[in-house]
Amino acid sequence: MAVLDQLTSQDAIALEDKYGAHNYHPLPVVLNKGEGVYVWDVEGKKYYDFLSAYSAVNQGHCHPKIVGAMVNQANTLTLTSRAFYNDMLGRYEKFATEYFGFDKLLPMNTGAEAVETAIKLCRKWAYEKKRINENDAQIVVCENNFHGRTTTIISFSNDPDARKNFGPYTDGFIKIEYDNIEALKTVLESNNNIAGFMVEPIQGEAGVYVPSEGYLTKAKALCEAHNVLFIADEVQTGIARTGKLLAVDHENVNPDILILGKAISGGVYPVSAVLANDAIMNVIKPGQHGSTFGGNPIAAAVAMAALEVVKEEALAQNAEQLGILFRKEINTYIETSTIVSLVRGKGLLNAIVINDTEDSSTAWDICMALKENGLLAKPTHGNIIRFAPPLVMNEEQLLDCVNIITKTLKDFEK
Ligand code: IF1
Repeated sequence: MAVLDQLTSQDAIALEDKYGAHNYHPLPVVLNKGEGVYVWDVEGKKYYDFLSAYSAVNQGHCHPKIVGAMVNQANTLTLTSRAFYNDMLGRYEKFATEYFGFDKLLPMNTGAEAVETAIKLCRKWAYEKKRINENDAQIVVCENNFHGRTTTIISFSNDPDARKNFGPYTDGFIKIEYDNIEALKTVLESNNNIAGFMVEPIQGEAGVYVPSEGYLTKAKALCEAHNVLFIADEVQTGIARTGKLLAVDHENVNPDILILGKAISGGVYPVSAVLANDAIMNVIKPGQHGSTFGGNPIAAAVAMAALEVVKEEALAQNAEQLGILFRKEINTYIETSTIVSLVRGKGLLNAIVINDTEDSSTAWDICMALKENGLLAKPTHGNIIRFAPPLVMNEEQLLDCVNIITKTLKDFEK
């Protein structure tokens, strides 16, 4: 069979099983087309995408403006490396720093690379500005975090699947309970070697845990009081996903270091970025950090288009309004449900908790049934199902999805 012949779903799954590493357990659906809030499988079945590639496709699949920017630049100049200048990077850096309100941007490609960059930047600032003794810097992180899958990042994960047999691990991280401001206060008061506090404004992979109102404000204030950098990982919560441009905007908190990825490119191309002001970013000198593709002309063109779409189409406002409607409708269902105990989230980053044991297959079975009913979603940990549609969804489509979800859940009622 020539590999490019029309594949059945079964063929495609078999190819991946035989020739691909088994580092994922995907839902058994094989997609070959995406447009806006919809995706299609190779048999032509249409689905609502309720995962948005883990919030990378906030602007909708194959957004014409973003794809157009990519195609245009791809036909002009794709990559120069940073050995030379190009006419796109400076324009993008100016655009994005003004867009988010920082002095400088360090361009990378994946979210994990941006997280690693933020860690290196924070440590270097600690040694050269805060005068912590070299190699003594500690960065505070939260239990149940997800910041990516590099060896350093999984070193401070407490997810056994993410960590086991990947040691030896990187030192220099202290874990505290998420949404526990006293825990942060205690560690900052008892340790003079703290360089930074890195946090997800909403813990996505852990199961869409929204912290208490004021947590981010208090955490930033504590960091300021102790000369510790507040690092916001907005790879998943950023770019309008939670109903504001950034999740920290719900509390008007300005991070010292901002980490972006995923939807900064609309899911069209790997783009990530670290933003900070000069007092922090200028500790990085030539030759001290970089990447072959970081800040390439296509990434620059795509990111500018993707960020323009967010404002032109008022995606944050739409996410805010549709999120309120979604949680209202699901809460109405929950009043008479035996299978769903709660819905939580902000904007269009939401999750439902299934009333079953952690190790049950109920959440998975529900996602398989949702697939049959034309909606794609996937469980996070155990019995939690994340719902994160593209932010270009309209009210009619959202209510149609609510009907699919509640109809499907009713089939699992005990
Ligand atoms: C997978 C979910 C997981 C992230 C935050 C950094 C990164 C991510 C807050 C790294 C990436 C992705 C990775 C992907 C599934 C998805 C994910 F939370 F979004 F659902 F795993 F937790 N910071 N999240 O969420 O960005 O290097 O992937 O570009 O690894 O399975 P990346």
